[in-house]
Amino acid sequence: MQETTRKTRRPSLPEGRRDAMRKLAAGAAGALASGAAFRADAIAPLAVPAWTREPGAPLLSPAYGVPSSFEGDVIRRTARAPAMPGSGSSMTPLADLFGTLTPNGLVYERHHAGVPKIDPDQHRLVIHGLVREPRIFSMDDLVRLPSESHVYFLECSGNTRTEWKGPSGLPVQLTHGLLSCCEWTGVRLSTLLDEVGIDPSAQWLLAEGADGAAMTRSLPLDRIMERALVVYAQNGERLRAENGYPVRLIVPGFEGNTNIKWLRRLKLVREPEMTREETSKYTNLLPDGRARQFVFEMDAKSVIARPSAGHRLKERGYHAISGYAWSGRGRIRSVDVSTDGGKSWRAARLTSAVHDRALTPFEADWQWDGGPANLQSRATDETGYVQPTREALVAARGVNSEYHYNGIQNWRVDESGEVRNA
Ligand SMILES: Nc1nc2c(c(=O)[nH]1)N[C@H]1C(S)=C(S)[C@@H](COP(=O)(O)O)O[C@H]1N2
Ligand SMILES: [Mo]
Repeated sequence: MQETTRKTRRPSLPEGRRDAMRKLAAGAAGALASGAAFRADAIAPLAVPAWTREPGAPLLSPAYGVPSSFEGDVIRRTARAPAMPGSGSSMTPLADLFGTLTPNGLVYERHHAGVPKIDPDQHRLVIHGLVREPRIFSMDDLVRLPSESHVYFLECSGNTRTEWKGPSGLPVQLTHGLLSCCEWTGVRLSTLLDEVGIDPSAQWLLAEGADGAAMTRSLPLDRIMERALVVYAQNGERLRAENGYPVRLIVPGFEGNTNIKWLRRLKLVREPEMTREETSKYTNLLPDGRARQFVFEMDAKSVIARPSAGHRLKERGYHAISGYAWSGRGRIRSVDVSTDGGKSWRAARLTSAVHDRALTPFEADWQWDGGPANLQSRATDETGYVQPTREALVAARGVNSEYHYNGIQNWRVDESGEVRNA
């Protein structure tokens, strides 16, 4: 695992932050470790390394770019071996990412029957049921229609299920990594439905995938019409095979499962179809034996990614605490950070443009005094909903649910600087 120690090289900071840092540095016992580097006379000329003395690798090596060979640890990982070949999930390395977007090669994967190899020229999407004129769309038909691009997170409803019964000890990639955020490009669902003309009696939409699982979910039309997209591109290029190539449904803010990949069929119906994925699976069992069904929106949630479990603070003094907040109900309004296990809170900075239903990176300044600390973050969304503590969540829902865990996450720092999920 990487360490979060600050290097002596320091990025230039915006004025506001520089002031904040100066105040912090002045007030704290241990000033910034690299303060001495400001003395010009102490700086020796830099050595000229081998890579500065000769030309580098030629163009097109490789023709489709890949990350630096020094970044080989930044990969998707699985928490456990899949039950069947092709099923299972891989998780996004949140502690090694920056900003809002997840690079395509690191978007988490959840497959119920593997990744189908679909020829886009042969693929078809049918829209039928309660419509004036059923239609079959080829990929060319879809790409010719008016398009839009939007940044939305995608979170599996099983994300962070490891923490229902208490701290799991796992690192953030394996607790919160069923989470990604992409700019999605495609056609509005409403544009497609205008093409076929829907009957007013249609209240729900059944979406079906072309994979071996033929995943099917029923969706309430009035709640998805405004935002749902039928997309063929993510982060500027065609969908990756594992994320639904050549076409998938994006239902912003809804649990990952409803975002049907490899989309082949949309059927307009009066009532939900009660498929396997909304009866036996993807329901949430309460302590009294009743189950919550059709829990679609992902509740507001946040997590600190740096520092987090598996990291080690090498020096006292300044450390930025950074992470992500998101809500299935709209924009993030604010994020609070605590370093004393939730006794006191202060506001974090939101460090990117705040998009509707997107990952919103946050950051807070922290001077580590070398003592034990408990780092936590708490998101509030634009509806005023505040991310609950684990205790409050368990009091309301019990521990029978597998899905929709959004409790406040604690990372414990001990005197050695070791960070743990405890
Ligand atoms: N056709 C189909 N769609 C699917 C799935 C699947 O297995 N088959 N998995 C679902 C689940 S459970 C999730 S969390 C998301 C994962 O999307 P991703 O793999 O692009 O991250 O896709 C959903 N759509
Ligand atoms: Mo999922």
